[in-house]
Amino acid sequence: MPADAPARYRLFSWEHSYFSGKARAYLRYKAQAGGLDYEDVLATQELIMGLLMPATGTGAVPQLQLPDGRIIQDTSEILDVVEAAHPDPPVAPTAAGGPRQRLVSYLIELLADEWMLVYAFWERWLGSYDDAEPSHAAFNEQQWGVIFAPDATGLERRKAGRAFFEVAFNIAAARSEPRGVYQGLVDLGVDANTGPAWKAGNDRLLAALEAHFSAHDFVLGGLPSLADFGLLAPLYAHLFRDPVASFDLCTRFPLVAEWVERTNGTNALNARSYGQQLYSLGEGGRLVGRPATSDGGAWLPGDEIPDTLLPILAIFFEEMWPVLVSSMERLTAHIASDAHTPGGEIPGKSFTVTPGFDALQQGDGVLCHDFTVGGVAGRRMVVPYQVWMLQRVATELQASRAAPGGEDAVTALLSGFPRGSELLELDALLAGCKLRKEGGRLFSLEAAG
Ligand SMILES: N[C@@H](CCC(=O)N[C@@H](CS)C(=O)NCC(=O)O)C(=O)O
Repeated sequence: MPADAPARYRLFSWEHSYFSGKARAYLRYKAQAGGLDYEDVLATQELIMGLLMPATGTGAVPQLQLPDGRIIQDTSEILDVVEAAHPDPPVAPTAAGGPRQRLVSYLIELLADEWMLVYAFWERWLGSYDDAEPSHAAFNEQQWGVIFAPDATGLERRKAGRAFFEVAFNIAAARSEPRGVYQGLVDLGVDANTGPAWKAGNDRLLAALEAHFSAHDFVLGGLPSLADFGLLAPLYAHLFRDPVASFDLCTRFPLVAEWVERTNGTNALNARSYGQQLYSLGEGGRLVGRPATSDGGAWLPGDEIPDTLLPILAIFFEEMWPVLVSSMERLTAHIASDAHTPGGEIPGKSFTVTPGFDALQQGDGVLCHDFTVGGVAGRRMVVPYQVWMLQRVATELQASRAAPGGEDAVTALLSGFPRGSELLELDALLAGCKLRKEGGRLFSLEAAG
């Protein structure tokens, strides 16, 4: 163990980062239940370049330093590693105890991580144009500035954020000459045609969540799960904190906004959260407590998937699944081609093309494909990281199907969605595009034999 290894976990993150919200809320939940101890560390540019990048090969946040000094990048891996070390309270039912609930948790994590990302990302950056109306450019400059000038005064921090936006994103001319995040939106399939369809898709999802949260406080009932922490990625930093999107969320979907506070575990007194008690007055004015959240403060019994979750799963199968199938096909073709050496690197980023892979992920590149969103056609990059996430789904799917009664329960659930039964063929779809993740980088598998 290095001499300066921390005695506890350290989460290196930004308050305004998509994936940081997921990891932080998860760790807060575990810590609040007494499961572990962690420190929130602002991931300044100095720490990213000097500590995180050398450790994992990526500056992406969040990253978690374990008590033994190792550093893990990627929220899914962070959750897996921490769950293995601190299983109580669990954040997903076991395959034996809740085969459908467990599978659904992983599917919603994938939807939230990698499909809702597009719209949340778009909201932030459309609202940050100089001429956006309304604009949250000043707020966004301020929240970014601290990474680059953590000790500076407020105005200097804001200037540092603005300077970064100019250099990295060409923000003053981003409509005509997109760079950085603005080019990333183009690469993810957002253009004048598809933009309104992405927004309509997001509204559909939020409406479905609003209906669900009118009956249950969390995705699986009265306690949070992996699905809630996953959903917090788009819903916290981008849709709840960024002011333009936040106005829309809080005014049109107040139950979702309330769930954000509840799942984040802060400022949630009225929202009622895990670990909280509501009190009545008993005999002699004595306070008599009860769990504050719905469903008796527990996940729904009997592996129940409430009807209000079905529209959310329908969005996964109607919108994201066709893109995932095409992504597996394109990646399989690339890995089998002469352009790739088995065991070689595969692009690993989610928000933008991975530097060095532009020719593959843009234009006519083999890792660029046609897709539709809300029936509108567009073109976007293949994100191989999604295939890596599907490998996790495949492992869980196998376990759920192998559980007593699991095969029938899972098959019946999936057959209720368009193309839902195709998920049962996931192993075959993944056969030619298996990936290995090392730190923040992805590689294909070495040739067998
Ligand atoms: N899939 C990863 C993604 C992490 C990620 O993309 N983080 C963003 C901020 S939310 C980032 O740091 N992007 C900059 C980069 O990739 O260098 C996770 O689950 O943690």
